[in-house]
Amino acid sequence: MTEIPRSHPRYASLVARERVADGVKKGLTSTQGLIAQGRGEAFDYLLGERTTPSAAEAEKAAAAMLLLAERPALSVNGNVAALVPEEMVELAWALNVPLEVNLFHRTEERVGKIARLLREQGAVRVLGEEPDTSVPGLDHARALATRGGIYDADVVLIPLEDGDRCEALVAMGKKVIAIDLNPLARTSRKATISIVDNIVRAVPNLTAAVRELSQTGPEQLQEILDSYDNASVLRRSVQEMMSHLQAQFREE
Ligand code: PTJ
Repeated sequence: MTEIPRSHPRYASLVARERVADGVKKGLTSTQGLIAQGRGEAFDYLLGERTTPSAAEAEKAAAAMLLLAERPALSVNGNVAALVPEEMVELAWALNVPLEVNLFHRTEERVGKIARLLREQGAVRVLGEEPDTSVPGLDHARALATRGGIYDADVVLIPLEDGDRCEALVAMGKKVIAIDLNPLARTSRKATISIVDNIVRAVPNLTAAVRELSQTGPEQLQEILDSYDNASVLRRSVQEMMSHLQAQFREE
């Protein structure tokens, strides 16, 4: 990977870009994943490359939802595997839940490489290599699912996902937590909880929130969810982008 000097003002963003490029070279990430990362970067730039107050609220609510869930599952694609493999495994450990590899541009080779990487990082339950069912209403490879994983889950975390599968999972009666820097994406608009934050910040924040709330009783967790309003969080994320941009012009 290209050496990025720590002093570079956009160090984190450049490192993430290198990781996705490296993911493509290693056969973990699709070439389309580079384009997706570019789109994410643009939205992150508008946000000011920080976890905004609305994203922090969504992350706390997501942690409460995952802790209250009976059978949660975490979905992993090629971009997620390139950017946060260790962090996803840590989240899976904190919740004691399975990770399931699910790819839009599916090849068995890439599924196998991602599953291996997650196991190397310490994951115990990695699904997706032998899907035994499919999500109704989807006619592409992303429909493939595993019983005991995403198919039976009541809450699913879907980072960097396309809108179709998000909608199809919601149609199955599942609660869906999305991580997507684009608040206008269909995924963000259809998810139960939409985390508008970069996955490299969102997953560690989520794990920290899970740990922080792990001793909290179910009634209090439910209170966090009852007071959560996803439409308002999405509106605020757009406002946060606009105020960040306006602040840039005021500084000049
Ligand atoms: O590995 P595969 O085959 O499953 O393919 C994965 C990609 C991401 C290529 C595929 O799901 C895809 O094409 O996704 P989209 O439709 O481009 O959507 C990805 C969404 O993730 C976009 O709305 C981006 O803004 C957002 N995004 C990209 N990078 C990040 C991000 N959100 C959070 N953190 C990021 N680093």
